[in-house]
Amino acid sequence: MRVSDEVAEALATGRPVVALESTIISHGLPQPRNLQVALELEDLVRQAGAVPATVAVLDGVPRVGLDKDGLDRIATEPGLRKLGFRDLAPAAALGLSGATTVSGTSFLAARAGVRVFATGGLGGVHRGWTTVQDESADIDTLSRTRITVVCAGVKSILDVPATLQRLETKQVTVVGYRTDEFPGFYLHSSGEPVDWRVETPQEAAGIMRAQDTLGGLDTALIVANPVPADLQLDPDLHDRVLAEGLRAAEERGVTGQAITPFLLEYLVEGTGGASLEANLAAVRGNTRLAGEIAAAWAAG
Ligand code: PSU
Ligand code: MN
Repeated sequence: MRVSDEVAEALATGRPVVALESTIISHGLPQPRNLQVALELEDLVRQAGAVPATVAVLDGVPRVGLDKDGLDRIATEPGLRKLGFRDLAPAAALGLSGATTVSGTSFLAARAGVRVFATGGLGGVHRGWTTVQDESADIDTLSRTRITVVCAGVKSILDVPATLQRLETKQVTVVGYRTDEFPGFYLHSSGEPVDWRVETPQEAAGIMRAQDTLGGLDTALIVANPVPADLQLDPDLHDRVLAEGLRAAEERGVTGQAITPFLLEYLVEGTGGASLEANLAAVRGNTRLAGEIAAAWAAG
């Protein structure tokens, strides 16, 4: 694993660092907007006084902290793989390049000593789980990785209540940021309740310290930060286009790793780009908050 000089120095001197994932760039957002977003997210982390560490695997080397050239490759290289934790060893051994999901990113970031991570929406239990047992590896990784993930909940293309149940079973702590309702990714709220609520980055950092003091399982902390209501996707449009997308995926036999990128892209098309704006608003908010939590953590 190669940790960039800037990230290594920040970690060694106790400065705040925020990990960013690369699958959202390679598979979650359309080109050429994705490269702009990758750069913008790094900038937002810096504005919050933290050092960005985008995570990916390049030519078989897991990287924590990418330079401009690395970000460029993630955004533009054709045929880039999508790497969860289980894919890291084959990619490394075979010298391949790939973008890391929440699962792959959490693992590598935690190994490097990065404690805070920002993304859009987590993976989880897919709709139709009773016929196709598709549950994102994000959940299992977060149940055994000591990292704080700031996200706008789980992707609304999923079975949200089932995903929340799985997070409960797997002992993953979930707190709402200034909300009692679990966010709905593109939507301000999923309509599901969340048991814990924090009001400040300091409170989130306090929970992280309590996790360490208590010991026990190395589980994650999910800080669920809703997209602002005025920037959310219109809920009716969301429901209509998502229903269409789910039907299209079934008709075309899209399954496995391809289903999430397929549905996200379908929503972008079907909403005339409105879902992209809501997704970006969510990721931006999460990235800013992650910077603040990392700063509060580093200060403690
Ligand atoms: N958040 C976004 N867009 C994305 C993702 C998250 O706003 O594309 C990615 C993350 O990398 C997450 C992955 O880990 O989607 C989930 O994929 P799957 O359902 O195949 O596990
Ligand atoms: Mn899956």
